[in-house]
Amino acid sequence: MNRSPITRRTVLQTAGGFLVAGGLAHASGLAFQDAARGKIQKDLIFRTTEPRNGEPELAKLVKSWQTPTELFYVRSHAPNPVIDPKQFQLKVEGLVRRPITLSLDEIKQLPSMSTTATLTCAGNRRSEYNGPEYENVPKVGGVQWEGGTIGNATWAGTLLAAVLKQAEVTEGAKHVWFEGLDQIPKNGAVIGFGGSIPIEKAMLAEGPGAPLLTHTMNGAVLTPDHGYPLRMVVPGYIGARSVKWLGKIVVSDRPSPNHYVSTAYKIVKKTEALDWSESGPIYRFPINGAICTPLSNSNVAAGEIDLTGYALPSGRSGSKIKDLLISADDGRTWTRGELTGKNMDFCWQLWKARVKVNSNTKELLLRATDSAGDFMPARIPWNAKGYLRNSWYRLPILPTK
Ligand SMILES: Nc1nc2c(c(=O)[nH]1)N[C@H]1C(S)=C(S)[C@@H](COP(=O)(O)O)O[C@H]1N2
Ligand SMILES: [Mo]
Repeated sequence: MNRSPITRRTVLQTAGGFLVAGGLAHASGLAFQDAARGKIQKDLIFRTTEPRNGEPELAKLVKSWQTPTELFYVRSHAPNPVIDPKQFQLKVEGLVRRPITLSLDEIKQLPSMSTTATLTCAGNRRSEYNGPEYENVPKVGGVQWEGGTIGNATWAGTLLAAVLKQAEVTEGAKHVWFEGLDQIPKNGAVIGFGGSIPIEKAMLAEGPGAPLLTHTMNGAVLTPDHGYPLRMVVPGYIGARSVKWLGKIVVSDRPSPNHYVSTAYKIVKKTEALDWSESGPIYRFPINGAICTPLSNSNVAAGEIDLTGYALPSGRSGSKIKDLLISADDGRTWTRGELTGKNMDFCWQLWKARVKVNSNTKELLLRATDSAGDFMPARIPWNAKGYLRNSWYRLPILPTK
């Protein structure tokens, strides 16, 4: 390793550009930079490495109900910010009687909780929007995710409701904004990644749906890729609302004006002002599912074959997967799969199934229903940003005689 002294300027550039106040370290050495950046999760398939965007191979993903951190997808819009935990300060402001600034230790002393919840990116399965199904639509840009931007982890942290209680939310509060300490170049400016959730969700003080200021993932300190030292986890909502590297909370009468709430993460046909204004932010994730083994385009012997995968109930309290169905004849007949692993609120459900294929079978189909009355539809309309792909999962296979 090169241990020659480096200039302050070089250090700052390695970190991704700029320094801001409020907990970002005034970096002083390469080792510190490397630690903040964190080790790359070698078991992921990286769609981009600057910033890091990686998902696991599906067969690896469904080996366990609780996703090991090494196999947990990483979705970041900018390089990991360099945050010194000793200098770290969380600001809480807006429609509160007592604006507060909290250190990590102070946050950890507030009422806390541990919960297992599934996080999934709104862009999960995005690459399927560029399949042959749609005509006369532009290519959907963005990270070309397959079905691996989903993971089920155990999170421990402080209840958001406890922090809000300390700040004393005032009347008229309707939304809570989160701001990340990362620095994302956007339209000539540099912004932190922002999220926003309705006040009713923010105030949940118990149960598996309560949002957490999370410092621990699967029993270990958060890794830099997953938001060290502090991130939001909002069970039931798209991953984008679980802001990493949390630096500020604002209580407001409206959703956050941050780009990632006001403009991105909406279902639109065109990326134009009118379309953004006409469409609201996505909060809950919809029901979804995927066949994970065999992998797509695998050779399989004609006859009975075994399948495994995941299914995610819609992100409502109490919603559970009800039917898990597989078809080998393009939806004419369906075989019921068996739910395996644990069955918990706001968590995915693993499953296995055995179906008969013949030498002409080209595709296997998956659909699921949940106890809230939601189902994966046969087809869904195209949208310009490629979000919420949850139509029947189609797995191409290559049977041998
Ligand atoms: N500060 C910040 N928070 C963020 C993001 C980001 O780029 N910056 N990405 C969001 C998105 S789109 C998702 S899906 C989740 C991914 O969390 P993970 O990388 O821990 O899997 O983090 C969310 N929180
Ligand atoms: Mo995401």
